[in-house]
Amino acid sequence: MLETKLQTELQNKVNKKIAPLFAKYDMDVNGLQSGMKWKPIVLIIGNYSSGKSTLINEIIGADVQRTGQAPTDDAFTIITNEGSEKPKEVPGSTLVNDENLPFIKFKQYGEKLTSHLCLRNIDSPDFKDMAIIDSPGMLDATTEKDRGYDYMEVLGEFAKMADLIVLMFDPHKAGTIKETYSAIRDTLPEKSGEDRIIFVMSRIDECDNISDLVRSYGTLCWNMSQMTGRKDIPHIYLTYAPQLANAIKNSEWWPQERDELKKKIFAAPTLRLNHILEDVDRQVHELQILSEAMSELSRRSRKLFTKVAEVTVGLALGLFVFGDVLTNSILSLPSQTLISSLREGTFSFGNLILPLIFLCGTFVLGFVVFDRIVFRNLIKNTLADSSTLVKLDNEYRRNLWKKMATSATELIKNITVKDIWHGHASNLAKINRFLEGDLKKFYEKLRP
Ligand SMILES: Nc1nc2c(ncn2[C@@H]2O[C@H](COP(=O)(O)OP(=O)(O)OP(=O)(O)O)[C@@H](O)[C@H]2O)c(=O)[nH]1
Ligand SMILES: [Mg+2]
Repeated sequence: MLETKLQTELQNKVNKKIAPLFAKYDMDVNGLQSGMKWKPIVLIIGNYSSGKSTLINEIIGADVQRTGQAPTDDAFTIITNEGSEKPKEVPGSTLVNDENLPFIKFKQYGEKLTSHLCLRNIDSPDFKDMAIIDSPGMLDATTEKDRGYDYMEVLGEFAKMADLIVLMFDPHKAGTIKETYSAIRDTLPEKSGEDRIIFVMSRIDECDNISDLVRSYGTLCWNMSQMTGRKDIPHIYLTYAPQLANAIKNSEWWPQERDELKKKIFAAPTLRLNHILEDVDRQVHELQILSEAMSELSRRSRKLFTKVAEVTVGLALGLFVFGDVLTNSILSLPSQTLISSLREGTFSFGNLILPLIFLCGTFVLGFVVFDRIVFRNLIKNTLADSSTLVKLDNEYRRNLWKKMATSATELIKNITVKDIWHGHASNLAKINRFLEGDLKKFYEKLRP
């Protein structure tokens, strides 16, 4: 399969060319690498009782997940086909320690999350090359706090990994979609995240009549335009589980987009490579802006260093030639200066000792002045407004910088004089070559 081949190729390129640079700029290389591991993922999220587990069971064709009217499920369940030789259930504590799986990052949320995480290994051949994640239904904000881990953050992490996010809600709770949406929105790539989310209003058969449905739909559209700030509302799939549907009067009036929704879910693997490319693209741009900032800081430092060095060399040479004349006139030391020894033809190595002390002393002093005063001042001024290090000429770059400014501050705080020759410019050139060359080629290969 072309996608799998390209995925491996991209993985190798990233590991070889970009991963070492991530480490140099103290960026998390695991985030970059784990995004490229494993199979395509569909994440199902939404309010409790919105019909998430019912939809999953319907897709699998078996009652794999428990369903029920009250909040039923408080776990993240990864459902996939790992082969019959693997166990039927893998607990969270095993998942977060398996290097071959992309779940290591969930370890940081502690035991409370790992005990609410598991992998369910099913027989279905449709799930050999994809996984679907059922999530605990969203409750109200106060109850969310009792989970013992940051639910929104965890949801955001799953959303980042997912190739397709299905956001479900039912007509009774159409007004609460905003929290769920904002939890995942920030974690998705700026440019394209929107295509990764699909909105589903489920259980519409429970509306008493069309005007009831239209009212719920209206509430939803209003909330959506509020949260996206856009007037064009994305497509909302209106669906219900046919086997559960209440007797629907005038059923020909009732929309039913269940099959289309299922098709979309099974098409998620085709989005996989695009998703990986976007993620790599986003993270390498983050790296690029950090490298740009450090490269500019190094350039400014080197410029100041050259100035200090010029003054130091001038002063050192002056003192080399005339320094002993000065001490001779004040302290009568040395008895014969370098110049007079040369003029009188009595030069010996002894005449060089003081001039050499002056020469070396001035160089040391010059370096100390640069290190302790000039360089430190530059760092202090830069920290006061680090945004001057990079060009922020469009909204995209401004947002990118906002995200990376804290990391940049950390790097700037820890920079030493030695680092200003550490090849930030060549790092930046490598990053630019990767973005302009390698990554562009991958995008071209994907274009139909
Ligand atoms: N009438 C009708 N009932 C539905 C439909 N979908 C789900 N239900 C019922 O609604 C209840 C909630 O469904 P679940 O699938 O458990 O919902 P969930 O989103 O997984 O809920 P949590 O796991 O608690 O977050 C169950 O009793 C289902 O039988 C539907 O389309 N129509
Ligand atoms: Mg459920």
